[in-house]
Amino acid sequence: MTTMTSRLLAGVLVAGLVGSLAACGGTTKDSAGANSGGTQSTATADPNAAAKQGVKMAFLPKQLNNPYSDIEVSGGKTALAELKGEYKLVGPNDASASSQVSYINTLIQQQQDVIGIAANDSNAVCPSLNQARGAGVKVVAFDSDAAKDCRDVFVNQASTQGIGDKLVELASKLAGGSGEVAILSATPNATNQNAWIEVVRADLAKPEHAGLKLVKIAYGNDEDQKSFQEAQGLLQSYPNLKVIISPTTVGIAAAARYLSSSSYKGKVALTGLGTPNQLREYVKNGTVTEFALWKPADVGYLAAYAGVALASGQITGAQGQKFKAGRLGEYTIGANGEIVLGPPTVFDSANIDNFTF
Ligand code: RAM
Repeated sequence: MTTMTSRLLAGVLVAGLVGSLAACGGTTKDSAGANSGGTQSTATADPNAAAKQGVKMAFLPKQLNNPYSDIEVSGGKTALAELKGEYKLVGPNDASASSQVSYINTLIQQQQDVIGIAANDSNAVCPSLNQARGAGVKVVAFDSDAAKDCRDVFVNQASTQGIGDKLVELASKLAGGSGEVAILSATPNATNQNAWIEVVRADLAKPEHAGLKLVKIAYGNDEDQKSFQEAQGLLQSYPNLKVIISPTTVGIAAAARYLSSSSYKGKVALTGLGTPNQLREYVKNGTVTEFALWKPADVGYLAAYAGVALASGQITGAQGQKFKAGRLGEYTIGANGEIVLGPPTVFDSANIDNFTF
């Protein structure tokens, strides 16, 4: 869908039509992110406006049964308590493309002030999100972006380039600079994983990584069982595999569990993005050496502060605007409404016990 078409659709479709259209529309990897340019509010920001109390912000993560999402939204809850706002959590049990649409429509009816969304598909949620924005609801994408013209800001956990670079750096080190690499991702439409994978591909195409060959991208859909089976499939199909990169906390935990009790343990390396609590056991038993992440609670915390700043008129989402985010300090909005939390942290046997999330 082109930018123009999606804007037109957002402008004219009635609610019922929005729901049915969005429900049938998954976005493929290639069309994800096709909307560029962004529609930012023309309202003027007043950085000195008082933070409103009683702001109603609903969090809609990719899925509810993911420990990572639970930690993320807990940070949002903390921030809204500090800001004297009202926290709400809703969401699907699976991370499929259209799973979030009906929740957005309900949140509009409930007259939430802000929706915080980790989009399962950058475009499938757009008609509903733009309907929300038309009704005065501010939209903060966090963790996994929606297309730029259907949200006000995007709270990114670290820079996309930085995360992709880190994944390749870790994989290259573990492979000793050469060999076959496979990726075990989340869903095929996930905006965040696809953006990171693009960076991984670009990095692997550079001369310094000529020895590393990406042989397969598998999708575990952020479901534990499917991820476990996909990990098993990769190891059986690629006997020369050196490293699996799993840029999802669900995927890396399932792959670590499989690897740990298989004959591949110690022969095939595993790295990616995981929570220290889920991977501690596998770092201690030698299945995983190094992996990365950020503090998921801080993603939700920053998203809530951005949401209240939007609802209070302190920011509109334009580049260069600044706002205060409680214990995290001041943030400046970057290009395309992006707010970057900070650099990722690398965990290994030496530091993992310092982290309890
Ligand atoms: C999973 C989800 C989430 C991602 C993390 C790293 O929990 O896919 O969106 O940010 O992994």
